[in-house]
Amino acid sequence: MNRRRLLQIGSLGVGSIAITSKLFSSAKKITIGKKPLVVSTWGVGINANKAAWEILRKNGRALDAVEAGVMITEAEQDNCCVGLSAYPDRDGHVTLDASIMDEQGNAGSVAFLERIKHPISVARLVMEKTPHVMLVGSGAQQFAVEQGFALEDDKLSDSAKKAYEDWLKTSQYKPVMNIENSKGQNAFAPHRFANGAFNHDTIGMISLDAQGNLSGSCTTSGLAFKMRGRVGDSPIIGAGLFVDNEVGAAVSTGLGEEVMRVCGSHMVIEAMRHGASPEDACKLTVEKILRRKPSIKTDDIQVGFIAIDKNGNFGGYSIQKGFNYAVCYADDYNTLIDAKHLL
Ligand code: SD4
Repeated sequence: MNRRRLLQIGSLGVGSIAITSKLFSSAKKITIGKKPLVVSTWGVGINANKAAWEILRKNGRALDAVEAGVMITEAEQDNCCVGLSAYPDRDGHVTLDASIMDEQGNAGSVAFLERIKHPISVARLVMEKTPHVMLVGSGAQQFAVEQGFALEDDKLSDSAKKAYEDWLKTSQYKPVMNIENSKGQNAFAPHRFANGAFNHDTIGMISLDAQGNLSGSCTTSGLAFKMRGRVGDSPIIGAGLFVDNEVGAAVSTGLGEEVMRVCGSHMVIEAMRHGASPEDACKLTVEKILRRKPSIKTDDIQVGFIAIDKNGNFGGYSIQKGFNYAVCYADDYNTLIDAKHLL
């Protein structure tokens, strides 16, 4: 599919993609990528990929890989944005969101979950042990405890406590762009490790296993210092994560409100279904976000997507510079790639 046609699709939106699909199917060309494959967001994805790869290299299931992979990030002791060490909401409590999808289109998610170390595993049990897709708040916590998860202390990590106390000095509530390019106080405040590296945001992970099956996961503490009760895109199936075993898998990071407003990950999958490559599908979706709200340019808002297709091709795209993703498809290939960006 040529670039002009992709832009035409992008300007039409998802509904119109379906209408125009027949026009483009003849242009669809199949390129063979990598299998097994795991791709995840940000630099934290490198370590998470390692755990996922241990499963994939033994011909394990993509679903097991994407759960085990992001559990590494959830357990980190000094992570601003994932798991119980992350930055709290504006009332000083860490609240977590997570989602998971398997190759059969089954989905599970939790939102506004407190005091549970591995929300991704609770999301998986929502998928596998309940007739529901999503549990939230105290109900999600009650379910987790019933399933044997420990109720951890409601206590901030040292780095989160310090960041929260700093934030309380101004209590500025302004979700702006994440990571390296941030200037001053930032709702996506990055945390710098002693070695100088920045810790990054939400981890989203998508994988294709040796059997050709796809799965995905996403886990986050959401926006730092968010309003109490705020839930982002990460646990919303179709927004933060979507998997269709006939097509591909996609996951997002960045300002969830903008992702939710366009059902971002679902849009990425539908664009791929109608012939777009993973990278082009991610690009079309960030273009859609920007078209809907051009002020994002000056607001410094970041959104990024990563996607893989059924054939093991992968790609990513973001609004702003600074988004990267980790790609692993061999014992000796686990590499961070800078995403192309619109602005
Ligand atoms: C949210 N999308 O809660 C998440 C946050 C995130 O990179 O991904 N940050 O809106």
